Amino acid sequence: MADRKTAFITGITGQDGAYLAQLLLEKGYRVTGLVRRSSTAEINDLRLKWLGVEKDVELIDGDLTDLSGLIRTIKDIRPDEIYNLAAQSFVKSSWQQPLLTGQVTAIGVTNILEAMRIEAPEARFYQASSSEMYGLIQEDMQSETTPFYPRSPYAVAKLYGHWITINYRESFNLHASSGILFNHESPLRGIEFVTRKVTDGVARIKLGLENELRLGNIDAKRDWGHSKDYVRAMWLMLQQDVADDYVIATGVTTTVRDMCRIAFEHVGLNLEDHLVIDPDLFRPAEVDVLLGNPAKAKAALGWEPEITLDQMIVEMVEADLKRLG
Ligand code: NDP
Ligand code: GDR
Repeated sequence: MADRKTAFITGITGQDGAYLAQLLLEKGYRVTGLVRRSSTAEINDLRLKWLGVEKDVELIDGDLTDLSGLIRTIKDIRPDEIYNLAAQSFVKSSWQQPLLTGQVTAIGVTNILEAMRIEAPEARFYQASSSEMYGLIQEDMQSETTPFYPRSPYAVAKLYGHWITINYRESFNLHASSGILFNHESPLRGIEFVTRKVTDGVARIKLGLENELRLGNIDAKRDWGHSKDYVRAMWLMLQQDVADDYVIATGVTTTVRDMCRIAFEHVGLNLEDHLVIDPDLFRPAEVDVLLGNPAKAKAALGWEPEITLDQMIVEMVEADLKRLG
């Protein structure tokens, strides 16, 4: 097909990368993605396999920290749309690996923007910015105009990525947009993140494989949506004539404790019978409350979330029960 668009996704092996690849394939795109070489390459595309799309995407070896490789890749595939989802994305690990987090999650953004500026300046670019950038700043609802106060090496790195995207848009007239996405989850979520840790833990307790679930700060509040809804917003941003920045959120915030209750109650168990608070799981600095205002995305993109937190947690618990059973 002569008019078939080509997309290039960094982070295609991650949660959002897999759902985005699926969405773009459904829309008729040629989908290409960057994968890091690994000694266990056979499990690299686990999430793409889970969605049944691994044979439909073209995977190219590379790393966000390797500028020359990115330049060659973009020259070869000539993408119409570039989605930069690759990152060291786990907040807690960013205190353990602050330099690596900076090299990938911050400088990596400049690498891919440079590669685009040199080889595909007409392409459209999406940067995966994060609500973690708000950190300490609590307004009624965080929006595109709320100031930032990052609270982790990860959030500091994301702030750099956010501003370099805006700077390249303003300096070089690139079509570069940044999505400030609040937490989003799914059965493909990495097991280290709290929702998936909880749904996996609940499934294990239900099946008699474990008896306790160890967590850190369960008073933290998050605005949780579903990855499938959120990758649709990424695509919509790149279909606009003018590049811009958008908050993507549900507008509802819930404590970790209440999110746990949904999972436990779904299988007829009592949270208090199994929960253990582990001080080692607390973070050096915490983000207490995230609550996003998606009004701009609704007005400009026509975007609204379709899947509720309850529906998503039930889907995740069921997927974990099936996987373990
Ligand atoms: P994941 O952790 O599931 O995926 C991260 C991806 O980045 C993986 O494909 C990983 O590859 C890849 N990656 C890591 N380091 C490198 C590197 N040096 N070079 C190339 N690829 C690399 O994240 P999500 O899918 O959840 O999130 C996608 C993006 O959105 C991330 O940038 C994240 O920070 C951001 N974000 C996520 C939110 C969420 O709630 N999920 C909210 C806001 C922003 P590998 O498989 O080899 O590890
Ligand atoms: P977050 O997600 O840090 O918000 O970053 P995570 O699920 O790791 O933590 C959410 C909240 O739960 C508290 N918590 C625990 N977290 C984990 N992982 N494990 C625990 O045992 C636990 N106990 C309590 C945390 O302290 C925190 O308050 C995610 C990532 O996807 C980022 O990449 C993304 O940018 C942001 O969401 C928006």
